[in-house]
Amino acid sequence: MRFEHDFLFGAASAAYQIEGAYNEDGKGVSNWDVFSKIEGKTLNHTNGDTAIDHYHRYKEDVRLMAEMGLESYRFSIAWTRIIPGPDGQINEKGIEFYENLIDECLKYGIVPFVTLYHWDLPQYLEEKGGWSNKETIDAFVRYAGICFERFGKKVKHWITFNETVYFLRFGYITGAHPPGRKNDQKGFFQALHNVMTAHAKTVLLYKSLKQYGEIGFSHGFAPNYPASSDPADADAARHADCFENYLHLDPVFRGEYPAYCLDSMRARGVMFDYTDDEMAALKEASSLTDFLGLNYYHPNAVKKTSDTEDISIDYSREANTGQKRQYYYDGYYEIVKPADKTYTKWGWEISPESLIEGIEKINARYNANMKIYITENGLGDYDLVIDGEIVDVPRIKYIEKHLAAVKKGNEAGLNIKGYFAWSVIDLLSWLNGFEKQYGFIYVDHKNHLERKKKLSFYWYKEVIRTRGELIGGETNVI
Ligand code: BGP
Repeated sequence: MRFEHDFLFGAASAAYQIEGAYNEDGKGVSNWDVFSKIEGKTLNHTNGDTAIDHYHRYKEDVRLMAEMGLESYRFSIAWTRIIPGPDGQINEKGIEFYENLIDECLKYGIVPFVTLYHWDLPQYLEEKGGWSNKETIDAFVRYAGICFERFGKKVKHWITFNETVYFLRFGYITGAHPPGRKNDQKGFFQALHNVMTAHAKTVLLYKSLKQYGEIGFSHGFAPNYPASSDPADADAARHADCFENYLHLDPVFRGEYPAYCLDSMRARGVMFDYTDDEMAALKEASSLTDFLGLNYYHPNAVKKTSDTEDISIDYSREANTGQKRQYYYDGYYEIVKPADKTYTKWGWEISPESLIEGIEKINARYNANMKIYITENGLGDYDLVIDGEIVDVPRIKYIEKHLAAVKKGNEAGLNIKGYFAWSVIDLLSWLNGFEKQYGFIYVDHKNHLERKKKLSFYWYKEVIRTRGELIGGETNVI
């Protein structure tokens, strides 16, 4: 069986991780431009100043995507290229770059799938409190409106935010992302509500413009399951799902927050401030958000902590990248690594089935057959190079298994409309530098960032050409 004709085979990237040219053509300074230079925050002082120089090489990169047969390219816009500074002036050079990129995609029939916010906030806003300051809501909606106005004729698929769950927890709780605050729970929940309000107001604005495209939200989706049959672990999994999944999805699809989380925030004195107008926007937008994007890499096995346990929260980079076992920041549970599971080299459990089970749980909660795009999924690896060829068989196997699960899910009635592999090309990992690779295209950092096709490039090309006919079957594509 083939995938349906309207299923998009895609791949993804994000501006900070790929573009470089961090101070060219009028671009303003982002929070990541500043944060990545702080000693100890990133692996081996890596940063996005040059990244993989996509800003200058986008034509070559898009040509390679076209050669692979890619149907859709998910990329993000750097807010700081569009509105560089506090005076709010629009930077025409920044607009021009994205116009060119969009046109280059369309030239080959590649559908642009655009993320408005993939974590690089203008630094001037960060300095005024970033997402914990309500002024950022209006600033974002204005920026989004400019993008709709300038690119909306050609871009018909929009994602407001990428993974609130990670950039906010890392930003306000573990300190691994900007603004680098540790255990600022009040700031965290306030920032979360402000981002959700910005999402809602952006959806309402988009719908009012009648551009006849779709707009959704990408969630960093790690379904939680109990590490044992102990009911305490089942309780831990429920708690984890509430705070890590439903707290981020209920506001988007129900226009409200889970009562369980609100009660807990109030009990801890960390409840956020909100207005009736904001809650009304959330409600109104909840029925207008067109799709759910899921970034799926792994599930989490969780174990309830006992009262006698000494819970010290690990703020190291490794704990934040999932390499180590870790306690949740409120001490309620621990993420463990059962010995009978398989893991990536970075300790992420490989489980395509959990994606489908997770989607079924989401559908049950929202009482809908949600329109879903897998907006990220892929394998971070140290790729094997033999005689100059990048033989990334584990990546092929990983993606093949996940595509097979998606296919099976759709055959059973799910409504998954596309799959975006992370990532289209090797790029900068926020906390893992250039060592953790995900791409179909290799970038040679020792040789002027030269691009080279990996084995997975040819494999994905064949998958797309045959619309996944062999995926999930007995015969391998390679
Ligand atoms: C997601 C982000 C991506 C990307 C990916 C892989 O959370 O949206 O931007 O970084 O994870 O993460 P990592 O590079 O840490 O392996």
